Amino acid sequence: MARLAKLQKTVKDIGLDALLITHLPHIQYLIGYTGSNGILLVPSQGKPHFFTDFRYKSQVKQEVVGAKISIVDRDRTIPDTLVEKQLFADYDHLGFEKNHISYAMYDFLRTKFRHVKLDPQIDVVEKLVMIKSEDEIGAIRKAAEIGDKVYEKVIPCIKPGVTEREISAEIAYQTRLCGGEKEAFNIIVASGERSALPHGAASDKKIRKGELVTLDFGCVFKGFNSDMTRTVAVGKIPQELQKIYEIVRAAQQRAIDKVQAGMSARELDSVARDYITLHGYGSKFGHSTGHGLGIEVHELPKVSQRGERYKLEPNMVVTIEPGIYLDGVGGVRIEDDVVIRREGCEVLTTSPKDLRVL
Ligand SMILES: [Mn+2]
Repeated sequence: MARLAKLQKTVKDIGLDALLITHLPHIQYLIGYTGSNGILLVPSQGKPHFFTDFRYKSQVKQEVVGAKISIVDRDRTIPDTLVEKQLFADYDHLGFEKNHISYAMYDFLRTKFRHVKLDPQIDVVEKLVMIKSEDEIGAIRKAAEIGDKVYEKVIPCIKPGVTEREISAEIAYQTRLCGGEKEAFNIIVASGERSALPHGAASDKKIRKGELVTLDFGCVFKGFNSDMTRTVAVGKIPQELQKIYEIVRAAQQRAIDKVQAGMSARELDSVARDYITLHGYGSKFGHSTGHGLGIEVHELPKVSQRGERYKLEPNMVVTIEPGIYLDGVGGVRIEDDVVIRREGCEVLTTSPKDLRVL
């Protein structure tokens, strides 16, 4: 209830009669629903109202807490039901999640509820989920532990002749065996030249001697995600790759050593970025240093040069993942998940980071 109560207070503070939640991860966070269809109407006061279809009729009874439930008829859509129930009859001012609504749904609201002022909202629930409770951190800690276990199990499979896809299959298999509910996202296994692709989804390419292999994966535990990256060497690698490995390793460690509450997300990005730039590879680090992590893999705050408006606060969980990518040659990224604490941070992912030569 605490989550819903906080949101209702915010809805009231903004001056809305209600906020329509259309983003499923937010619905799960607020009332526990894990299905694939539904919307949640959260009034500034009174009981929230959740709508879904017949497929989830039994499931909602087990999952949903804190909301009234309506199952729409087989021949009706959720929007039809909103009209029939005249749900917005008393509302003047309805907020909706601007970044998470289909045009069709928006158009429907606009034409069917002409008397209601529709007010696009950005980052309302996002700001709520950004600060984690110790229970929520516990779930991410466990997801990170599973990731560490999976990594150790997968290491023996990384050898010449094995394909990236085979390694990603092993990661997925071990994730489930080690207690993960599912993979957090499409697993990245990028070897050789492909390791210069920051988001190189596993392909049919075979691992060869002398290559770097970047593994970026995570799992879900109790609805919370982990996200880690390690880069390993298969046999002896060229000197420049060794060099960029050590630079990324040091940049990542510096960011972990310096991070603490009160610093801005932008300052944290600068710690890693300035170090890489100082060593001549600033232009080869083309993504942000990290991102918030929780019910979604990418949450607020963005740890980037555009992240200046976010101050790091205690109980935020962010990733720290600098990288260097040399087109046609190879790349390195190292990523940990950390909890921001009043002083310093707690590192949740504990797999070793010194260059591992397989
Ligand atoms: Mn990440």
